[in-house]
Amino acid sequence: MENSDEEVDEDETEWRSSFTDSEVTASVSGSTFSKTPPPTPAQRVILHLDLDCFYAQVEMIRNPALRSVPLGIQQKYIIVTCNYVAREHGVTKLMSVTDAKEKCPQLVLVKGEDLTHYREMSYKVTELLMSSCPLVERLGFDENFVDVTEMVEKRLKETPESSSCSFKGHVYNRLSADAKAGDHPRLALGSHIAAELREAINSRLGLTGCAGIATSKLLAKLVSGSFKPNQQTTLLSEDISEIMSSLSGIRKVPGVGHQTAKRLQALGVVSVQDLQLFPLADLVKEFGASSAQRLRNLALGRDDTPVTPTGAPQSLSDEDSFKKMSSTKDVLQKIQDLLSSLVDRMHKDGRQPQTFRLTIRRYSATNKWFSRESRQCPIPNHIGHKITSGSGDALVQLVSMAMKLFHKMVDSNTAFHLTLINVCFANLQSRAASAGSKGSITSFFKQG
Ligand code: TTP
Ligand code: MG
Repeated sequence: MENSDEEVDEDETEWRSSFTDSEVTASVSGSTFSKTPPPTPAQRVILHLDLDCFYAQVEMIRNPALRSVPLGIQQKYIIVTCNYVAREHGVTKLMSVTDAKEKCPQLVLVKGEDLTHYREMSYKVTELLMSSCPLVERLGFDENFVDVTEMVEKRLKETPESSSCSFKGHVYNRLSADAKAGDHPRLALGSHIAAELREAINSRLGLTGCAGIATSKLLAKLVSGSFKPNQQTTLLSEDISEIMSSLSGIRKVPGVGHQTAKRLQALGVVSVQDLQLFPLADLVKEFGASSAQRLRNLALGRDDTPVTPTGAPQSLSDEDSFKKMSSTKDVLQKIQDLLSSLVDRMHKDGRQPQTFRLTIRRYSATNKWFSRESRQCPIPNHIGHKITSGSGDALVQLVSMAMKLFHKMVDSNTAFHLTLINVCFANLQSRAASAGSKGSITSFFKQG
């Protein structure tokens, strides 16, 4: 989802930093087995689950007639995703609507700018996974990491015969019948757990997806898309260097972002192999010791970062973008609409927001993507309380706060041209810190 900061809900962007900036730490999620030593990093079992053509699947659930037709989800002039029927006709993600229609004239388009249903389904998936295993980390809307190391250890202990089970699904770079599960009992069990979780997601929510099974987040993510859609793949440790060298460039390594890739390129580092072999001392000069080591490790397929349970988001926001908004009256109407649904979401969440933030984007022919401006202000306690208690007149007061912030940024006496408005509640505080209060993670997940 790298290309579409614009479309991604702000609450969902944190995964990028979680992958990109995390320091390499020796980390095994706390084991409760007191007698046996905790599993070593090489014995971890991490799953990466990625739903198939996510927005399209949600629309096909809402309208089953769409299942059998080529379907594209449109945001502005771009097909952000399409179902697999459309993919058979040559339509791809992020194709322009014009190109997609050329490839497949019978393509059915559904607008995908309102993220409400995708967000709701996204949290249902995370909640379902969390009901089997607490260590779930969200990555965008349709991906989750699950650390199933403890589940695997438990099965190994309770049913030792399970160590000789075969692999479920594919094994990267081998015919799975040839892969000796006995040599990799943990990964083999992980492949069974992955199949069970995919089955649960399918039977309870009607969604299909792919899974990768490996010893780290990096490797699980890399391997999960090997066979699509609705399939899963396990990566054995002896194939780590194979999968790393199969990548077409450093940008394909999760955790190497656009900026990092540019800086590496300036050093002449283009391929994963270049990064593996580049003198560490020179990398350190460019990136500093810890980032340099992290990059080197990523290139070698090494990643010890833990699966960090995501929990409820730190802010709730909603936004809309448009070609042109240039009257205060339209701004007021848009802010009212956005705030009305956001206040409803905030009420269901149960936490009390302390801060309100308004963001706008002005039209700019040259710098389309990075021209957001924000102003924020504290939310007085009595208004915050009205939001959490569901009192209707909170909306009126919030709209007036928002308009004050708007006038701080925009002089409405002169012409203006906005292309986006975002409203956001931040600094969310649980009213009662007690477990099971409305503001708990589970209540957040239940709101859908
Ligand atoms: P992806 O997981 O990249 O794609 P996908 O789930 O649609 O398809 P696949 O079967 O290949 O996994 O993205 C998840 C959703 O995010 C996707 O359904 C639409 C949305 N999205 C954007 O909004 N902007 C983007 O640039 C991309 C790539 C996706
Ligand atoms: Mg997906």
